[in-house]
Amino acid sequence: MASPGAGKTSVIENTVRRLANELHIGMINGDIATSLDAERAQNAGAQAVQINTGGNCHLEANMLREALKQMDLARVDLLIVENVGNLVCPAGWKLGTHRNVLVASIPEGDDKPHKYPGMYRGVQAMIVNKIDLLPYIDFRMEFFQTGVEMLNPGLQTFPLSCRTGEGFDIWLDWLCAARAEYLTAQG
Ligand SMILES: Nc1nc2c(ncn2[C@@H]2O[C@H](COP(=O)(O)OP(=O)(O)OP(=O)(O)O)[C@@H](O)[C@H]2O)c(=O)[nH]1
Ligand SMILES: [Mg+2]
Ligand SMILES: [Zn+2]
Repeated sequence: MASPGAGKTSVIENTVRRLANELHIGMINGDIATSLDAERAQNAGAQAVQINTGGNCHLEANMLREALKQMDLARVDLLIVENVGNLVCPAGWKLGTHRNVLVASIPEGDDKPHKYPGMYRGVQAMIVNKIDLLPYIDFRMEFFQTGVEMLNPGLQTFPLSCRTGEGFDIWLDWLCAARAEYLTAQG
């Protein structure tokens, strides 16, 4: 989940490319219109299914159920769901995902956790994308982190840049560890 343009698809593309030798990744993408993001994920090597919500501003679990029918799940080791760009209602709809990740980004401003608390409360990890833009934007990291800490103390946070690749390895370590943890819990 993230606001429009924070870099959800960019994070997914880079994740798929970097894990290509280890995991078959599936991607379900929700957008109001177009299949642009599913095509980007496919070009990166993912098996991708697009959901067009036709105006709905968030995904719902029944939409995912239909999308899953179009996917060869025997060939999926990790499924990533990209929600509609929106910091409000995606937080209120449970999709059945095992981990929820928020992609925050530098250009959207340091006040977002203060203004969109629901989104920051309900996630297990947060990427702070576009750190390559820090020199150009007045982003008070401490003010941002204070808001996050109030809502979600100790939240796993991964500052990174899809543009330069900085910070990506630590995010991938967390992702692979979360997958292993889930599989172990399933026995
Ligand atoms: N400078 C910079 N630009 C980035 C970075 N990551 C993504 N972008 C750019 O940000 C724009 C939006 O990226 P997307 O990955 O399409 O964002 P999104 O969250 O999937 O957008 P929606 O699906 O439309 O909500 C694109 O022009 C990307 O090239 C980054 O780390 N640094
Ligand atoms: Mg996208
Ligand atoms: Zn909505």
